[in-house]
Amino acid sequence: MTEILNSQNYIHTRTGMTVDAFKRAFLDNLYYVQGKDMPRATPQDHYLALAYTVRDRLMQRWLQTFQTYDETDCKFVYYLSAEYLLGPQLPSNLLNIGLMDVARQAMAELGLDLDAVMRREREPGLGNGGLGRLAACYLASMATLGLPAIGYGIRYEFGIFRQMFVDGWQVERPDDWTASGDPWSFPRPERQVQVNFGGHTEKEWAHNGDFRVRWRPAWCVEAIPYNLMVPGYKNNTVNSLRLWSAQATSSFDLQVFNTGDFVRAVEGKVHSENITKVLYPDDTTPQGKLLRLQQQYFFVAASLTDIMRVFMRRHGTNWEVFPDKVAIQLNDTHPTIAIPELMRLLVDEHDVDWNTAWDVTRRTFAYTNHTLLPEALEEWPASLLEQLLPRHMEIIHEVNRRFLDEACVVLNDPIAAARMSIVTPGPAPHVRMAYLASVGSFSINGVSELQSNLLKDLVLRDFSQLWPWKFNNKTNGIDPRLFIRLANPRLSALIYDRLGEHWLTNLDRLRELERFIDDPTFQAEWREVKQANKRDAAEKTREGMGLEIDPDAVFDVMVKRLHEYKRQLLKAFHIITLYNRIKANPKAPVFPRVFVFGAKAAPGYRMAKLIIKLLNAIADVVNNDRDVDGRLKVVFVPNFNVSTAMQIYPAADISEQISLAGKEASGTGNMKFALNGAVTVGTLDGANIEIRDLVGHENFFLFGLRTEDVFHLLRQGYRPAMYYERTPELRQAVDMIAAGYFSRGDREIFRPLLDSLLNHDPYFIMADYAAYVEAVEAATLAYQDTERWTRMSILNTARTGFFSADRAVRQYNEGIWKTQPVPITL
Ligand code: 26Q
Repeated sequence: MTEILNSQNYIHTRTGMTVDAFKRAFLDNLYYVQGKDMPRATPQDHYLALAYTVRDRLMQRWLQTFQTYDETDCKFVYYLSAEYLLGPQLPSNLLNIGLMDVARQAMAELGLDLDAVMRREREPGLGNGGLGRLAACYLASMATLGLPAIGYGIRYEFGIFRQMFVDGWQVERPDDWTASGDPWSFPRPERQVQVNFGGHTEKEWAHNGDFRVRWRPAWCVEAIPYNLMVPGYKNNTVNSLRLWSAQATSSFDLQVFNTGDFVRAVEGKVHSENITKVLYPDDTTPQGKLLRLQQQYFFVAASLTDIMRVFMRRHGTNWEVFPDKVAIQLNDTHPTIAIPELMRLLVDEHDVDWNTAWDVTRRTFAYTNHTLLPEALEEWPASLLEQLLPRHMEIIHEVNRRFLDEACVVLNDPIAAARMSIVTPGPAPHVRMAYLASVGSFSINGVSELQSNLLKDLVLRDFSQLWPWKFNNKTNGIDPRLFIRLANPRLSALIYDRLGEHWLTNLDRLRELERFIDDPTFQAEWREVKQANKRDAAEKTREGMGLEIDPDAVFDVMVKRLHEYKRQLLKAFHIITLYNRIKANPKAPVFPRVFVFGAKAAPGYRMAKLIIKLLNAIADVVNNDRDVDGRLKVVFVPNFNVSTAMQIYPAADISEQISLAGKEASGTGNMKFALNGAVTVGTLDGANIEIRDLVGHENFFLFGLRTEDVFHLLRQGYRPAMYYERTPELRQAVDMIAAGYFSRGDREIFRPLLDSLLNHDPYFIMADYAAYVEAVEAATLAYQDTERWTRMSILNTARTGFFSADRAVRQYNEGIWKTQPVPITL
């Protein structure tokens, strides 16, 4: 065996790191895995052969990582998230293992273009937006810091839908991301776990006279784990992301089979495999959908079984040390059913007494909250929970009863205690998952300074008075390897040239760029990087959309999910205003601008889809008006995802972060823009506040109501129509939409939008309009002062190293998880 392993060919084909070895390995994989030779290989074959070649080279590190963790008996972080918006695996894996140049050269020698091969990859879009992407960035940073960590989630067969526009309307297509193969997943059917549902509970007396509860489930599903590699950046660590896929068991319906109703039983099989079929594309108003709850319990139950199996291998049933070996981070409330599930496992299955089990549970879980929007806080009807998870509902009632007793005594305020009930009162009780998560965790964190404060003082105020020590902030961060090094190779090369090697894993070092701020050569190179990125983007826009855009125009970019609170509409009013100024005086000098949008709307969110239609309609009019003469261009990039994001951020001059103050928990796109040298036009919301403080107030275009202004306006009675009456340019824009100017005379289609705006305007677009127009105009004017703008751009990059996910993860570890890095040596 060792002879085979050591023989030249074997080692070279699976692990060799030279160009020759890599080439040979690629051809070998193409031939023996894909069953193709070069003349017959399709581009998809090239992609797969390259993927296999890269994963072969990660394998030894992956196995070594787990062996080392095993040997050191270290504490593990388990990150539980219903979403991972991974993005392309091939470029990240190539970069992290240090083979990017080798692969490029090897492909070139075989007559292939590495970038073209990489573009074949269908990214696993197993998330909606910020929260899912954050989970992916954090896994990457945990591996880079050498932390023993495992991500757990769901292997959706269909990820976030693919977006197309038909006549300007969003149309969704299924995202069949595994259709042409998934080379990055390692299914582990031998590690499958059974997950139970439904049925009822029974009380029984154990032999020793103890009373205990048994859950008699009605049906079950097998959870099959699929492991993905999560390499750290050039440090030999390769952690795992374990995604669960549902598979029907031969005996899934525990009752029907016994009654002999075979066909109905097979219907059940179809149903159980549906559990991981599709990602819910709604991140605004989570409806209490049964299937969504099934997804949540499915992945949580499977993950906890897995976690306990590993724990018991070493520590048996010594549960008191569980929290010393296990930290479980809940990515929002989506995995919160893990709290009653751990209680159930300990109390019902392992005979631990309630108080001990509760103490273990509370010392294990930590909860991250990602939203302040009341409509986005998860609540499940108790009736639904009772039906799907009867034992869990009993445990939740018991947790609640004991908690309310405690709160009543400690706070000495029965009214406050009643407000904190996990289960809402009334005829149709609901379970508030944020309350359950808060009661069952030792740490509760928000994702920006502002949101953490609002969480403490508003949303979870009673809880923060009871347990002030639980509350903390962990401002979000982003993976710099993905969003700087891979997305922006030109900028990275310039930074390497001036700073040397170490900035990418120590992003605060970007500060050293300030030393070159007055250097005209550096300034010119900095500008040229941005210009080249903009030329690339213009090229892509021509190829992809048939639209000509001017790389010398200012690129003013807003990319993020479509939500009313994010206020894409405000941007629309600004564009209409500029258009009207040109129409009023076509000869007046106007600096050329390109407005870039990218946004998916939840398929059932009618207002959001109407806003997409409006933006496309405005684009149609503006882009084709002779008076405008190309000076304004509106580009709505379809299907915004990680791959398109990586092309857009590096080409942006202006970053639009214009949510209503108090609504955006943090934002992470804002960080990606700033690090790529874009200057922000933004409100005092989420992490914008921290960006502004870091880059300097003079390098940030601030506008709009502050959180406290919003509260004030609400108290005194907000009248949006007043702004319409008093602001002529705003009135003109509204009237044009109403008159059908952008809809070929159709006065009906945008009516719901304008009605809402004039009568309610829940996101204060009318109130912020004038200040917003002024702010973007100031930014655009500043852009025309090349010298000034270059400085602002450099300072945005140089001063935002704080937003590295490495920093964020380090803070999670120091403040919450308290694990030790484990270096991996080969
Ligand atoms: C819940 C239940 C049922 C169906 C769907 C959901 C659901 C799914 C996704 C609810 C919310 C989400 C996603 C939320 C999200 O992306 N929040 C964003 O998180 C980012 C990372 O912290 C922040 O930067 C953003 O400000 C926040 O909006």
